[in-house]
Amino acid sequence: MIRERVILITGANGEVGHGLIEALSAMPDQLPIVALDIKRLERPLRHLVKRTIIGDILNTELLESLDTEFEIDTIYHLAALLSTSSEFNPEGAHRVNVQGTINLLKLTVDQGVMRGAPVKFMYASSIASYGVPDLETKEAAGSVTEDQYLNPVTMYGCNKLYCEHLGRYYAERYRQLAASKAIGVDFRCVRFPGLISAMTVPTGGTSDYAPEMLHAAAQGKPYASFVRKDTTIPFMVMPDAIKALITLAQAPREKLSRYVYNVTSFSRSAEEFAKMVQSSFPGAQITFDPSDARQSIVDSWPAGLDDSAARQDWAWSPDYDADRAFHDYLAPTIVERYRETGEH
Ligand code: AKB
Repeated sequence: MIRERVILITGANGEVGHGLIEALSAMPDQLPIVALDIKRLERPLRHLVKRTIIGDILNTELLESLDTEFEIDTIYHLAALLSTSSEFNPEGAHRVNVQGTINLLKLTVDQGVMRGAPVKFMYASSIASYGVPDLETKEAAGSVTEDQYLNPVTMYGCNKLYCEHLGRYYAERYRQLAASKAIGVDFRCVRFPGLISAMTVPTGGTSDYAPEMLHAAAQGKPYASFVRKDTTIPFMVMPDAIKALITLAQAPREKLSRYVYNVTSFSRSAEEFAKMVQSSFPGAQITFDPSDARQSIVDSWPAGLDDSAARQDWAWSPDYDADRAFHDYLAPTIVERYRETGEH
C-alpha cells in the first residue's frame, strides 16, 4: 500500500488554520493538505484541501488511522483552547492543550520511525507563556527574550510553556534510556504575540479586545474594551503569522539554534489601537470598561517581544508594521469581508 504524502493541520478551522490553508495551497509544488478540526472546515476552504476530517486530537484511534493512511511530511499543530476559554474549564483545557499535543507528538514519532528520520512538528505557542509580575516590571522590561519571565498566570499559558518543553524533550531526549537511539521529532515553535485577522473574529482569547474593536467598527457597532487604555502588548496581523510559520518550517535545521522563537510586528496600547481603528473607520464608537480579571491576565504579558533570534537564524522580518497593517491589509480586507457577507 502506498501512503500519500501530506501536510496535516490541526485546528484547521481556526483563524490561523484558515490563513495557513490559503497560503500553503497557493504555493507551487505543495503537498496536499489534510485538515483536522472538531468543527467542519468552512465551505470556501474545502476545495483547497485533500481531506477535511471532523475529529478530536484526543481521539487516539483517529490519529492511528491517519498514521496508517498517510505519510505525513509536516504537522502544523494549531488546535488549542485559548486563554479566556481555558480559565472556564482549566482541566478540559489541559486535556486538549497538553494531552492533545502529546498525542500528536507520538503520531509524529511513529511517522518518523516509518520514514527513518524525524518528521517536522510546527507548534504555535503564545505570548501567554510569559508572566511578568507587575506593571512596573513590565514597563522596565520592554521587549523580552524567549527565556525571560516564564511564569504564566493562565492555564493556557502553563499549557503552552509546558508543550514547548515537551517539544524539546521529544526532539532531544525521547526514550533516552532505550538500547538504541530512538527517533524523535523535528520540533519548531513560533511564540506569537496577539494575532489580528481581517477575516475572522477570534473567540476565547484575552488579546481579543484588539480584533473585536476593529470588527465592531467595520460593522458600525459600538465596542467597550475589556482592558484599560494604557494596556500594551505586541501584535501581528495574520499574513505575517502565516509567513512566520511557513518560513520557520522551510528553514534548514542546521541554521536553527533553538526550538522556540519569538516573532513580533508592532506594540500598541489599547488607546493607540482604538485611534488607528478610528482613523480607518471614522465615527467608530470605542469605550473602555475594563474587567479586572481579564485585565490582570493581559497585564502579565510583556509589552514587547525580542525576536532577534528569529531574525538572525531564519531571516524573520514581518511585512506589516502598524501603518501598513491598517492601511494595506486590515481596513481594505475587512470592508470587503463585510460587504461580501452582508453581516452588519
Ligand atoms: C489568547 O488571547 O488566548 C491568544 C493568545 C495571546 O495566545 N490570542
